[in-house]
Parts: sequence; structure tokens; C-alpha cells
Amino acid sequence: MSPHWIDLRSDTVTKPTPAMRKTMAEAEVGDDVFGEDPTVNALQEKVAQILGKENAIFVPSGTMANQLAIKSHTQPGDEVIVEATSHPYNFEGGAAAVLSGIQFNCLKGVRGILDASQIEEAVRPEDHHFPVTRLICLENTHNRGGGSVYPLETMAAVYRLAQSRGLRVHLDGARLWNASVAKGTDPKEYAQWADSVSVCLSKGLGAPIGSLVAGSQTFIDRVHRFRKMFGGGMRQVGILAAAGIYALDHHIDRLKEDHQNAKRLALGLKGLKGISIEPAHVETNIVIFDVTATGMAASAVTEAMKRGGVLVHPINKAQIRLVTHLDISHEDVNSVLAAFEIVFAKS
Ligand code: TLP
Repeated sequence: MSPHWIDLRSDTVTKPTPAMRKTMAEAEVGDDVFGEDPTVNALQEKVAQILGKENAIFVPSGTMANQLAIKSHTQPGDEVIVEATSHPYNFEGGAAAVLSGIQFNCLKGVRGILDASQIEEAVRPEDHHFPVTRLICLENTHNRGGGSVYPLETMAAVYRLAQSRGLRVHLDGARLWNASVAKGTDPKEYAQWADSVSVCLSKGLGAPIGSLVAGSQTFIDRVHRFRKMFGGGMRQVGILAAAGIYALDHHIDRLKEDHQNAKRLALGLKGLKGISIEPAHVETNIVIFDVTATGMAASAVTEAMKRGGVLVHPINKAQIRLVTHLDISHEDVNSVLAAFEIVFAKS
């Protein structure tokens, strides 16, 4: 692929910076299956501390992190409450059905956000006809919600409900860093309202790979066993953990630039005829907009933008997703808006 693409398909497309690569090359390593990789251990301690949890465990992907959490909290046949557009339900290959034997109860949220009262209504009564409701999964920020941030008070209300009904809460915090920077809220503040939290290093933070699951020591002990079972026990993986430590130290504060760039994209798109978008809903680094009224299909817009050197992601026939990240500059945003103007002027 040409190095000149402006790639807005996802914040997963970032390349490690030279400074990150240098840190990786110099990392101290050991066999992590024996718990002997000092860099992995340092990363796990650091993330547990950031999230205010007893422990954390390093895994290859956000998908494995979520699936390990679901597996560790549930028994086959249990029901897990999620939002209908959530990542575990839609984008993890049906893993929870295969690996944990659970079924999802999907509730419709507002830009991915559920409130405690609708969750309360969905909790199954004690009756042998029903599956056992065991777990609630929240996503902050919410990907298909357009990078929306879960209000802290909503998370608190959901957690209190869960506690009163004997349920567990897992937070898919793949982009919790974005939520934290956007609202000026410490990640711990969010994490306190969940029994387990998964976080990713390979999205906005720019590491090439890596996620962690955090929670109580008892929970992490279960995750550790299942991580081995799922084939996620890795060896001299401090090389990758070093990239994560570097990302946490250097790439969190700059997420505000991604948020500003996303907002500029939204405001620029708002001015184009036929585009449906609400810039006030763009809270972090994800911009989702509808092109129906331009008369073009999202796939046709995607192709036309590609000819202009810009990669975007059509999420259905009518909507396109743009994600800003550390390889997208202020000038890139100007070029992207200019390219959209040309495409829609022809429509
Ligand atoms: N999301 C990817 C795709 O899978 C859709 C993207 O481009 O946004 N939770 C959330 C909220 C995510 O957005 C993702 C990745 C994951 C979990 C899974 O992470 P990975 O890709 O590391 O398995």
C-alpha cells in the first residue's frame, strides 16, 4: 500500500514511532508463561494501578480480552446483557457463543449508551424457564455509538443495579483512554464501576499490538487459566509490552488532538450538501455520518475517496466511519475535507 494514503478506516492502522521501536528493541524479556518477563510484569502492574484494580493481565487483542472476561464471569447457558451495536456481540466472530456458550440479550441504546432502568427491565426473574442473567457488558467509548462517552453517573447506576441483583459488570474500555481525555476523568473513576475492564494499547495509543484485562486477583487467576486455554500464553513478549508502556507514557495526552481533528471533520462535513451529521455528538475520535441524501451509496463514496488518496470505512449502505489517530495531522484533515468536497460536488 502506498505510504501516502490518509487512512481514516480505524485507529488500529497506526505504525509504531521510531522512539517506540527503539524502546521495544531495548526491552528486557523473559518467558511470560513462567511469569518471568519483567517488562510484561511492569506493564501489568502499571495498568492495574492506572485502573485501580488488584491486577491486570496482558493479552494479544481486545477481542481476546473481552472474551476472557466473558468466559471468566459466566457459565454456559447464562445470559449477558449488551447494547445491540456493541463490539462483543457484533464484531468478535460469534466467539462468546462458541467459547463461553452464553447468549446475549441485546438492548437498544442511544448512541450505544444504555441506562440502568432499561437494564433492570431486562434482568430475568428467578424462574426455571429463563436463562440466568449473569453479566452486563458496557463499552466506553462506544465504537458504533460514534465514540460516545458513557456518563460516569450512568455507569455508577448500572453498577449499583448489578450489585443489588448479584450481576457482574465488564467494561470494554478499548478506547477508555479517549473517554478519560475527552472528559478530564481519571480512568480509575470509570473502572470503579466495573468488576473487570479491558483496555487496548493498539488503537488510539499507537502500539502495534496488545490489550489487558484488569480486575480482582481472584478474577485475574481465572483469566490466566483461560488465557492459556485460548492459546494466548506468550513467551518473550516484553518486546510488545514495552511498546505498551511507551504508549501509556507518551500517547495519552495527545489524544486531545485526535478529538479536535474529529470535531473539525464533523464540522466540515456538516457544511456539505446531503450529509447528515451532528457535530455535537462527536465527543472523541470517531465520526459517523449518513450520505443517503447525497444520492451516493456509502460504498461509492468510499471508492471515490480512495481515488483521492483517502481511506474511509463504510459501515453499512448509508453510513461512513472516520477515525482519527496519531498518524493523522491537522493538514491531513484539511486534505480530507477538500477531497469530500470534490466527491460530493459531483454527486
Ligand atoms: N474495533 C475495530 C474493529 O474490530 C471494528 C475497529 O476498527 O474499531 N472493543 C472495541 C470497542 C473495539 O472497537 C475493538 C476493535 C475491539 C474491542 C477489539 O479489539 P481487537 O481488534 O484488538 O481484537
